[in-house]
Amino acid sequence: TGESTASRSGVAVKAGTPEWEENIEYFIKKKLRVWCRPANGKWELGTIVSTSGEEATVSILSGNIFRVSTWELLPANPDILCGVDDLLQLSYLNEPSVIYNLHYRFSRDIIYSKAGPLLIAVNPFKKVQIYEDNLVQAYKQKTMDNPHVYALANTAYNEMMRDEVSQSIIISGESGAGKTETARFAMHYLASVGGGSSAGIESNVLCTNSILEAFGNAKTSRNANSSRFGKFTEIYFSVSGKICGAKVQTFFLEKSRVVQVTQGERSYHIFYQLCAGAPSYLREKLNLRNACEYYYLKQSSCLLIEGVNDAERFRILLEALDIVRIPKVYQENAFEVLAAILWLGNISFHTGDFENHAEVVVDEAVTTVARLLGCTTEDLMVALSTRKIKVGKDHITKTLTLQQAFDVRDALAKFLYASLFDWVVEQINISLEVGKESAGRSINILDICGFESFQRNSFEQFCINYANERLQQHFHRHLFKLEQEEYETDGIYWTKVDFEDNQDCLNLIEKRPLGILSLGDTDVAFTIRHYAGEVSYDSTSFLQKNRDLVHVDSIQLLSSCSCQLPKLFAARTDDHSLGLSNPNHSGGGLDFQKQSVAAKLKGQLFKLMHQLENTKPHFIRCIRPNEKQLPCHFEEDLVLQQLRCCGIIEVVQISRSGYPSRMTHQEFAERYGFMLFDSASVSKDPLSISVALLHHFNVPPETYQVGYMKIYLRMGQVALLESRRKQALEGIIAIQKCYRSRQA
Ligand code: AOV
Ligand code: MG
Repeated sequence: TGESTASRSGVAVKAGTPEWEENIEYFIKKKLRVWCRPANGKWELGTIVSTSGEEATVSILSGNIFRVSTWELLPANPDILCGVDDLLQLSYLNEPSVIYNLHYRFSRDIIYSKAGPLLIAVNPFKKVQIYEDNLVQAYKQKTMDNPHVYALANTAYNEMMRDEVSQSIIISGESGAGKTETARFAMHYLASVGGGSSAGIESNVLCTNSILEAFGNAKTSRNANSSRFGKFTEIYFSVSGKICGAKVQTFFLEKSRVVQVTQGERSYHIFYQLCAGAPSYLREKLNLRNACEYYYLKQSSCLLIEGVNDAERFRILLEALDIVRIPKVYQENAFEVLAAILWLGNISFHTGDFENHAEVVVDEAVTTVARLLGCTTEDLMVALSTRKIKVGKDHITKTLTLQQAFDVRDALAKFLYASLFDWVVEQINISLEVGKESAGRSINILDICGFESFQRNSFEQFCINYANERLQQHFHRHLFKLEQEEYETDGIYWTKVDFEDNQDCLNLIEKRPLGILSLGDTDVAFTIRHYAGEVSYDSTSFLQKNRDLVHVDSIQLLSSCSCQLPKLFAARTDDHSLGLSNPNHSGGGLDFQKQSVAAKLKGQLFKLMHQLENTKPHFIRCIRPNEKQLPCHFEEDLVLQQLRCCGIIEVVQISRSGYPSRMTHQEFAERYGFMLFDSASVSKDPLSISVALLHHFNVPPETYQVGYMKIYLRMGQVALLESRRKQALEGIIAIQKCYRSRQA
């Protein structure tokens, strides 16, 4: 078989194999369909008319004739394999066949497919009628088992109950591909099958989604509801299989978005929801304005999301906060912090008497922030415009430059938001606390930010892509393991296949983070060859973002505040404070320095991988069919690029080097058994019929393996058997015709 295979960078490197060369003659003789790529670069179905040397003349379906190199021809699958549920059922696992299959299904609203153990979900960008409650029941009772996130969640649930092992549903894919929606459907299914506990905790679990999305999602150019944090939800079950608690862990919230928003994007949903939906008493209390009056929100000239009513969303959020029993007082504390952040962004500075010495402009913004945090306006102004420095034994106060003052203001806003986010997660976890009846078993759902590659990539993309790199390694290792396990349990011989590991890339990032990070701030750009493609990073402010400094004077200010949350946030920093009690400690500066962002992320990812290792994984790859987020648009090149990037092509390759076609003996015997005109075989068991069939048709022994349960076939064998079957059927029809005409 021939197949163009993808290199890491996605460039096709191989176009044919000797086996395929031999088969070309067969394809010509039998007028079997092939894929060819005429000048427009799009794959077309056609038949080979003739070949001469390395050139072939191909007639495509439209009737046009093209001359192409035989190396560029790929075998197409027989009709019976059109739109199969599992790509592994395809006899020819080349790129155009895979794309054709997914496209065929997508245009019939079948958005889920399988690639062996992997579930592929192509985002429909429209409502599809495949999530109704009766379908939950159908998958639960197994009256339906075609590829679906419900089917996958059901498998996870059943395996957890049967094997008493925790399971993980690991969802990946690019930004906007549908990970969060898929995670929501998986949770919905689990809440349905594991619901009905006395505490009714399943509705709390579902509510966490809307709360976390309000605080952690934002409109980006790729996705109007983009998750700007990673989320790992553990759902715990009792011995009887009822949900008895849950726990949420979050990773790398994108803080910079709070103070800096790209044109056309938005900050976190919660800000707009609060501005649009707060009841009048709250508006008064927080001195709240419309979103368009806050610098942090209006800077990107994008305040609304089409089709989204922020005020309505705020009402839903309040309901969710009530359901998870976050007390009203706490809710209002949180809104105070949000309003303080918005007003912080409106604080401005001017240069005072001395050149380039920042002074806070005394206006409504600064007085409101002071009131919302619970400090005096004077203390706030001092904290924002000066810093204390220790010279010898004395502390002196130094005025900040304008730029420094703005940086201090923004750092404070980011610190407040990130602390608030962590606090919200904590409150959720308190309310979901795992009950006593827990059997220590869980189904975990992982939904992290998808791999990102923009025009300009900064530290945020570096972190996101690093996390995806780690996850990709986990994915690879497990798929190989699973594949090997299936062969072993079914008792067949299999040589291990090599695969391209991404360990080098991980080493580069993990073992020498300083190597990479120290490039920062010198205005060098660097490129990393990720598993999903090359990404060039602009290292400007890498170091600064990695250090993630908060001015120590800001922390001291917060700790002196009378309001609950600011005080609490400041107190938390004590745990790993370097600078608070001894301002000189952090390298002579007065910045409060935590563990660097990259180091923290690395620690979190190691912990996460460890957690995943101890569970049985179920992988879902989400695919974005078009850039414009439109329904019914399937851009083949874009999909192909994602299949390559997220390793589906590699999964396919793994299978290709193994035995991609597998059928139970029963299925095999039912489909081909009639071709054994040997009545003695009819009484035999399916396994014996399988073996008899293989002998009867002289299927070369190196192209199949007979397992206890299934028969495993190499690439292309099903197609050969199918053509024999077709001949046999034609023969039968001819005999019948002949018989009828004689009778007539
Ligand atoms: P993401 O989680 O993968 O992106 P989402 O799950 O937010 O992507 O999906 C993006 C949008 O696609 C959603 O808001 C829906 O409009 C639509 N969508 C996704 N899946 C479905 C589905 N199964 N049925 C109908 N519509 C769907 V990111 O979080 O940006 O990496 O950071
Ligand atoms: Mg998401």
